[in-house]
Amino acid sequence: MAVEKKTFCGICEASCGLIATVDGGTVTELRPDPDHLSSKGFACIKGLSFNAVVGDPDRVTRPMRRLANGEFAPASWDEALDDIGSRLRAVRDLHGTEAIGVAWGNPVAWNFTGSLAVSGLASALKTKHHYASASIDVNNYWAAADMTYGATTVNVLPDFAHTDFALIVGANPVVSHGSLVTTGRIRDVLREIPKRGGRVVVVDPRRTETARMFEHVAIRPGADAWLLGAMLRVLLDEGLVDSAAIERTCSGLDGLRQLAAYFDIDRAATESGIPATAIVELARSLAASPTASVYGRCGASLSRYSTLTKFLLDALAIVTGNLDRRGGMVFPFPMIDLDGMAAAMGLASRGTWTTRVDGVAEINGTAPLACLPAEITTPGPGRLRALITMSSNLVTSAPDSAKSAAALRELDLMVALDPYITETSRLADWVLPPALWLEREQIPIFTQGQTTEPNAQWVSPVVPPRGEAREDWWIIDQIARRLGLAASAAPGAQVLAKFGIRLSPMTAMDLLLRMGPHGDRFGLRRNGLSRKKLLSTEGAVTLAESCPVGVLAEKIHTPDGRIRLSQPELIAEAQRMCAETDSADYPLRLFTIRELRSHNSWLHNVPRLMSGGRRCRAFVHPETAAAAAVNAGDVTISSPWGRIDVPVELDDAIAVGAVGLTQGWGHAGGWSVAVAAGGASYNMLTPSGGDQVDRPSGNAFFNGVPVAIAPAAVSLR
Ligand SMILES: Nc1nc2c(c(=O)[nH]1)N[C@H]1C(S)=C(S)[C@@H](COP(=O)(O)OP(=O)(O)OC[C@H]3O[C@@H](n4cnc5c(=O)[nH]c(N)nc54)[C@H](O)[C@@H]3O)O[C@H]1N2
Ligand SMILES: Nc1nc2c(c(=O)[nH]1)N[C@H]1C(S)=C(S)[C@@H](COP(=O)(O)OP(=O)(O)OC[C@H]3O[C@@H](n4cnc5c(=O)[nH]c(N)nc54)[C@H](O)[C@@H]3O)O[C@H]1N2
Ligand code: SF4
Ligand SMILES: [Mo]
Repeated sequence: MAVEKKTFCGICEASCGLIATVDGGTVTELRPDPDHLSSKGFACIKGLSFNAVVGDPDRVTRPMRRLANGEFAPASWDEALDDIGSRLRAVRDLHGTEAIGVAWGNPVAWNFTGSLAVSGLASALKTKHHYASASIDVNNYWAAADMTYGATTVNVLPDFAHTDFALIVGANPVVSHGSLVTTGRIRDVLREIPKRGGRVVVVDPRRTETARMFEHVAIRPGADAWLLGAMLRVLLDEGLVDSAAIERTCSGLDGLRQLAAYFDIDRAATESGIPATAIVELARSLAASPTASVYGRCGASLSRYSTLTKFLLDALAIVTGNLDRRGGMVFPFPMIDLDGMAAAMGLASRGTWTTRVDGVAEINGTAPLACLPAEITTPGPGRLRALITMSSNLVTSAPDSAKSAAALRELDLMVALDPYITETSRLADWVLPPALWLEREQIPIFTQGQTTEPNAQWVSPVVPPRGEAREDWWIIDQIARRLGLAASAAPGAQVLAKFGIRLSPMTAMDLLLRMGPHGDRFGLRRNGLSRKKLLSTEGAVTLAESCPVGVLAEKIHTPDGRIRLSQPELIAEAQRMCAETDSADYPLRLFTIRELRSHNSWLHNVPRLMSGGRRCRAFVHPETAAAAAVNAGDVTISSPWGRIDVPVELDDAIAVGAVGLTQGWGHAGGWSVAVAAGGASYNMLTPSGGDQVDRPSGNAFFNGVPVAIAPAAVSLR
C-alpha cells in the first residue's frame, strides 16, 4: 500500500519541503509540500525528478573494481574494503598518513553524517590533503569574513523580505534558487521589493532570468571589484556614509580610505564597461535608500579577485549602516550553531598552514582543489599518493580538467564514493556506492545556518538504500577502521576508538543540537529540540519569524570586537589588480552559465531533465561574433590554458566582449544519457595552480578568464 512521507530536497540550497509517495519500498512520486514553512508549496523539476536518480539503471549499486582494461567489475563490500585497507596501510607504512587525502564535493552540504565522517577522517589522518568544493565555490566568503569579522564562519544574509534596495552582483536566484542565503520562494520575495517602492539592481554580464525581472547593469566578467571599489570611493569621497554606525562598530576607516583610493572612477568605468555616471548614481542611490542589502554570489565569487570583491560587497553595507539592520544584512539564527561553535573552538581557521607545493593558505582546514594536481605530481615528502573522493566530480568541476584527470591517474590508489561512474570516478581503483538523500537520515545541515526563516527539520530515510549502497559515513568509517582510526575530529575520539567506543554521526549531531541554543538540554528545557523529537515531527519547526537584529556584538570575533575595515592584504590585491593588463591574444572574457535543469556537473543522466535536446552551449553577442567572424554553429574557444569546440548561439542578452558558457558538461564514464549528450568541460579552459587563484582564499578562477573565439576547425595561433 502506498504511504506518504514528508522530507526535504537535498539538491540545492533552497532545501524545499517535499512529500514522497512510497510504494513497496520505492519512491513513486515526489511533490511539493504546501505546508513547508519556507518553500510553501514550491519545488523545481530537479527535486521532483529525483526518484529517477534513485532508480537510475546506470546507478552504481555494488562496489566496483577497475580492471586493467579500464572496465569495472562488481565485488563484495569485504573484498573492496579489505583491498582498500591493505593498500592504504602500504601507503601509510612507506610515506605516512600525510600521503593520504580526501576530496569532497557539493552534495556534502546535505549529508551531515557523511560530512562529519569525511572531515573526521582527514583530521585523524593529520593530512594537509583535505580538498573541498568550497575552494571552487565559496572560500572567498570565508576569507573575507575572517578578515572583516574575525572568523571564517560568519555569513551575513541579505534580508530581501524587508529591504528597500537589493544590489545583486553575479547571482541568478531565479534559476539557482539562492546561494549562501536560503529564502523560500526567493523569486516572489524579490518581486515584492519594487512593489513596495524599492529597487532591485542586478549586475551581470548576461541579461539573466533574474535581471529581466528587475534593473540590469551589464558588466564585463571579472570586473566586479572595480565597480564595487569605485562605488565605495564615491561614498567615502562624498561623505555618504553612516558615521555613527562606523564609529560604533568598526576600526580602521583610514585603511578603508587607502583601499578605496586605488579605484579611479574612470578606470573602473573602462574595466567594468559601466559608465562612470551610472557607477556614481548607483552608489548615491544605495546610500540614500532607507535600507539596502548588498549580495553577491558565484559571478562575484569565482573571479580572480574574489576575496577583495566580497570584502567590498560587505564594506558597502557596513559603511551605509546596513549591517545588522532589518532590511539590510542580518546574522543567521540556526537550528544548530555549528558556525559559532567552530569559531569558539578555533576550528574556523585560515592560514594556520599552507599547501606544500604552492604555499596557498588553508581555510577551515582545507586546501584548494586548484592545488590538487601539483600535489600529486610534484615529488617530495608529503606528496599525495592515495585519495578518497566523496561526492566530487572534480575532473569537470575543478579548474583545469585535463591536468586534474592526468594527475589522478598517477595516484597509487584512488577510491571514489559516487552513485555514478563519472569522468572522475572512472579513474578510481574502486567506486563505492553511496545511499542518496532519500535513502538516509537528513538535516539541512548547511542551509539551516543561512536561512532567513529560521527553522529546524530532521527526517528519517524515505526508503532504504538501493542494492548494496551504503551511507557515505558508514563507508568512510569502515575505511578508517582498517587504518585503526576513528573518522572523527572530536577531541578524544581516537583514544576512545582504541577501546572500541565510537560515536555515530547521528548521536554526535544530536548532542550538539541538545546542548545548543534551541536544544532540550537533556530535559532541562521543556520545549527544546532533540533528534527524537524532530524525527517524530512531520515537516519543519519554526524557530523565529525572521533573523534577529541588534546582535552584532555577539557575532564579531575580532579581539577588540570591532569590524575591521583596514585590510593590508586586500590593498596588495588591489595593487595586483591595477597592474593587470588585457591580453591581445585573448581579448574576450569567459563567464559561467548555470542552467535550471542541471545541477553543477550531475543530473544530466535523468531523461526527463534532458528532454528537448539539451546540450552544452556558448553564447555571444552578435557584435562579438561579427568581430571574430563567427556565425551560429560550432566555435573554438581558446584560453591560455586550453581549448574546446562547442556550439555557439548569438544572443543580445550577453554583454559585448563576453562569452557565456554552460558549466558541467562533457561527460565520460558509465552515465550513458549524460555521455550521449556530448559537449565539453568549461574547465578545460580554466587554470589550476596557486598563482592563478584568488590569493587570499585559494578560490578558483572561473569567471573573467581571457579567451578568444574562432570558427571551429580554424587554428587560432
Ligand atoms: N567553470 C565553472 N566551474 C564550476 C562552477 C562554475 O560556476 N563555473 N561552479 C562551481 C561550484 S559553485 C560548485 S558547488 C562545484 C560543484 O562541483 P562538485 O563538487 O564536483 O559537485 P557536483 O558537480 O554537484 O557533483 C557531485 C558528484 O557527487 C555525486 N553524488 C551525488 N549525491 C551523492 C551522495 O549522496 N553521495 C556521494 N558519495 N556522491 C553523490 C554525483 O554523482 C556527482 O558525481 O562546481 C564548481 N565548478
Ligand atoms: N538550477 C540550478 N540551480 C543551482 C545550481 C545549478 O547548477 N543549477 N547550482 C547550485 C550551486 S552549487 C550554487 S553555488 C548556486 C549558485 O547560485 P548563483 O550564484 O545565484 O547562480 P549562478 O547561476 O552561478 O549565478 C551567477 C551569475 O553571475 C553571472 N556572472 C558570471 N561571471 C560574472 C562576473 O564576473 N561578474 C558578475 N557580476 N556576474 C557574473 C552569471 O551570468 C550568473 O548569472 O546555485 C545552486 N543552484
Ligand atoms: S529548488 Fe533546489 S531544493 Fe528546491 S526542489 Fe529544486 S533542486 Fe530541490
Ligand atoms: Mo556551488
